[in-house]
Amino acid sequence: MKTVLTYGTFDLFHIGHVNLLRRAKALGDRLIVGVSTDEFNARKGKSTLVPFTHRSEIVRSCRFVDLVIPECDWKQKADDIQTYQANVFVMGDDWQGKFDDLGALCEVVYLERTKEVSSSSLKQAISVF
Ligand code: C2G
Repeated sequence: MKTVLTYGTFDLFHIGHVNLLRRAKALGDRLIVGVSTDEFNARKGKSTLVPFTHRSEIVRSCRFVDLVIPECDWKQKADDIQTYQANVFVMGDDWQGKFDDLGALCEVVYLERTKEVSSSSLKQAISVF
């Protein structure tokens, strides 16, 4: 069983998230997604519109996702890789190079980010709608 692990906020779930999750799942048999809690996002300096309980349930409903776990801290990734025996760690390439240290534990893959869509651009569009 090849396990893939990724993390994100997934605010205003959009096609960029779907594209990432679909390609991440295609790299293995099981995809585990760490969804950032509201408290962790506050520490990331990232404001979200959709609360963690909804964001995690929305991600869980995605057919590419097998398990959702809370992401509470920057430092939990290595532990999660061990806990879930992850073989591949995936992030969009806006994080290119940032998690190369995890290469000591598993394969690290950065996937091309979907252009022209982001949670912040959606918020902007909604605000002027
Ligand atoms: N993403 C993408 N294309 C977009 C937007 C996002 O491929 N147009 C990817 C990001 O690269 C990331 C995932 O979708 O891999 C989730 O994106 P965010 O919800 O913005 O996650 P972020 O706030 O970057 O949190 O510890 C890692 C952090 O939790 C990542």
